[in-house]
Amino acid sequence: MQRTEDGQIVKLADYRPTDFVLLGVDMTLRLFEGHTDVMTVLAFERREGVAIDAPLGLDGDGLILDSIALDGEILSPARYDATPDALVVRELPANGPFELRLENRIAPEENTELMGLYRSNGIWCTQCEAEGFRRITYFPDRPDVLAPYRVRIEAEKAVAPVLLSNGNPIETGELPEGRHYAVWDDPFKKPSYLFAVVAGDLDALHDSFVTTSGRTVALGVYTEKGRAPQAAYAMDALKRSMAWDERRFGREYDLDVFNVVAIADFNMGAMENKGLNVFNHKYVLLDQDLATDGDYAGVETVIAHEYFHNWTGNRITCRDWFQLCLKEGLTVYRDQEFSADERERTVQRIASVRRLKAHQFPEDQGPLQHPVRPAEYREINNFYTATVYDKGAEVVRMIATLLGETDFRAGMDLYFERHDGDAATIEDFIACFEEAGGLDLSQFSLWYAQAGTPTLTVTESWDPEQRQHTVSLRQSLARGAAGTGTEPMVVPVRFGLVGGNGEDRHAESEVSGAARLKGDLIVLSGGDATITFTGLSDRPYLSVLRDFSAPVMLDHEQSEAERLALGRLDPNLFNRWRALDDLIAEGLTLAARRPLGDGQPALKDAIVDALLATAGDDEIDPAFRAQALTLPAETDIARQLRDNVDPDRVHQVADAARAAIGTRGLASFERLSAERATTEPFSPDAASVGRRALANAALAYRCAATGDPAAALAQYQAASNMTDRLGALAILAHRFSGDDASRSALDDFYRRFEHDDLVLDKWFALQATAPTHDAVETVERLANHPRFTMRNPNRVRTVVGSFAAVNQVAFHRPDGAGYRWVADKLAALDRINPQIAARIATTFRAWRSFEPGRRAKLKETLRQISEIKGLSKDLKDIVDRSRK
Ligand code: 0A1
Ligand code: ZN
Repeated sequence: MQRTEDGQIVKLADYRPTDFVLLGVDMTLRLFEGHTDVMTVLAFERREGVAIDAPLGLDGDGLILDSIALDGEILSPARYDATPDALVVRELPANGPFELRLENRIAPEENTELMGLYRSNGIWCTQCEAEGFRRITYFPDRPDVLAPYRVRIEAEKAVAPVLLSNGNPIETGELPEGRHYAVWDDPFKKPSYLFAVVAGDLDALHDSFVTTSGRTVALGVYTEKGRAPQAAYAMDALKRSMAWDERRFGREYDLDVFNVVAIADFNMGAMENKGLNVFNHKYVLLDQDLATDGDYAGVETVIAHEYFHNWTGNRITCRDWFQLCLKEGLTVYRDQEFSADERERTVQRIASVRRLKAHQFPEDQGPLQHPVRPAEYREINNFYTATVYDKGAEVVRMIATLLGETDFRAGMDLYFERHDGDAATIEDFIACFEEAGGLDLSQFSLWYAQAGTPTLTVTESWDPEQRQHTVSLRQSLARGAAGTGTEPMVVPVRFGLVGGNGEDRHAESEVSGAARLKGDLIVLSGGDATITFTGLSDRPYLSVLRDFSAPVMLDHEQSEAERLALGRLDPNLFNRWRALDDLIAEGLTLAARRPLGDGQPALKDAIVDALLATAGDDEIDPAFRAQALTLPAETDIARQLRDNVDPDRVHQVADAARAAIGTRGLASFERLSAERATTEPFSPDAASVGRRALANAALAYRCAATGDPAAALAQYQAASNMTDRLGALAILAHRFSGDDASRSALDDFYRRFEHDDLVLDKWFALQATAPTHDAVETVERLANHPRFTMRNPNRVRTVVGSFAAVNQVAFHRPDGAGYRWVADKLAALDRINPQIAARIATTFRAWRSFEPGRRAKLKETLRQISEIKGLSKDLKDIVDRSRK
């Protein structure tokens, strides 16, 4: 079904509750080859005070109503209007409950959008967030309509021996003609977006978990035939998540069963349906020989995220879609804390901040900007963004920072206690922390309403006579595309005064202006403030915004020498990383502004030496050293350049820096890439992961220095795990793209792993992201490869998506061929899966920041996309907003 209408703007200010209260849902789905018959019985009651003649309006999306009955009587057509998008019923009982019985037929086999009920490799499955349920049945499809559900599924037993839905299984039985049925009962009231059904010939891994109060929960991870053993790590991660949520937040699981299903065709990462999480199989399946360390981390995080939604999202859900960050920001915060506790906190924080800067900052500084809680939308699917998720998590993190551990936990406890069973708002959430912490968070709440990344400017001055250090802070926020306010917000700035011995100094302090000091926290609440530290013996190094305590751009005038010192001494490890990372980012940004071939090195020797000292220091955690060696993303450099960006130039500069670092540290990189024990048995624990990350980073620098693929080829051939094999292959495919060594390794990889779609995705992705101009021809070839299909979102994302989002050199090829190719694919994809098309199209949003040639071509391509006949609402929304 293609929806071509422009769509209404939905506004937060227009929210009002429904006229009718839904009391219960009883559904039967009869699955057949080619069609599914849906029968839905809805019990309603008119809400108190609602006019007697108020009609009942239900949502639909592409539905055809077959029959409708009210309290057992077939309704006359005069009593209702049914269109594909809506069902309106009139003259309903004035008081007391009534029952509507609806029947319709749908075709999951033809559902290529993967919203509602669809089939993936023969398996029936559903995706209902945000508005997929209305593609299954007419329904008040909004998150503030909560009800208990009873679901009966019928199917041919040989085709679908497994029949799953939300809640607890209460009945199964045989039917004539080789069919059977199962009935599921979900006693917890839920909104329709958490509904799920799965049916098919699935294998499963079973286990159990005993909760703190001693209840045994049956756990199942369902996979396609033969792949259940690959779900072992997901099961382990699930049990660890369940235990962690009890320990850290006092949250116990509630139903008797918890099931996870791995599906090959899925629009997003996974979905938290009550008691029946449905996953993109990429985030469940791991074969020890076929998965990288990154794959393991991905499975762990997504399993945890979806499980944590059981309390933050399901038991307490969102009143409306404007409150999306209420569940997503909070749940990302929770999964980040889980990873920090399970792995290494600083390394996890670095990774989260890197992601925030790579995805959220550009979104917040471009035409698709929106506040963490948007005030309006045309297409809600386009608001599952880095801003809602990652900045949303940063806002929760700031609340935790402001309140401190004990009060934050008390606020969470209050939230769970007070709002269990509710469809809540951000105001409800905030009120709990105001009460628990005894503070007023009204100004803080501007973080939810004002879009854009604030700049925090820090200046310092040392007075040797008075032995005092003065620190001035100023915040500013520019008005961007969202047009929201620019008032000063509450910015928690964690800091330390570091002495030459690498210890934090204690000092007397005095605050003037809009800030207060609370331990190691400066809480800036107005435009500016000054803090004077007295009684210091000598000038300290100011370490500021420790752990990235607020999602701001830091403009801290600090000498190179001071930053190098902090890079060595700062007891806050996150800031030790950032001191160097900022120096490198600034060096690369400045170099990218200079004309090509000016003879100056991209990075000064002192900076390279500091990086090499960290990289070569065996006393430091290898994972941290690997993070230090990871240069800022080229897109991040481009964002910092702001305008007239030439992606070729940015790439040349980054590449020159890699070669310079590699050459200066060659001996060390040879040691680090060679000494790792390739013979040690594979283990996905954090320490082993760190060692592999460091060795692979070292190998990349080594090859950058020598220009010789031999070391990478040797590692590729000798690798005993996928992380090492893929690490080497990435170097061959990117640095030596087109060389014999690269070609033969890619061919070898294809032959070895073509049987596994998830590994094959890596083969596609590596080639699509090779930073050379001829990658445009490569992706054209890949899109014609027999294993390419527009029907599988993972495959599309690895070829078209990663080309457009990651391959800055080829996508932005000066002749515009990259833009044309992506636009072409989007036109075709939009007819199949508009949600994925819209997401990929966001890569055009930064058009204004490029040099005039590319800018004009990007602008023209956006115009061409906007003129595609029958453009979906999803894609049109992104294109229209990007062009503004
Ligand atoms: N709630 C899920 C993400 C999700 C959102 C939308 C979807 O379809 C449009 C699917 C999944 C999560 O946060 O994991
Ligand atoms: Zn989520």
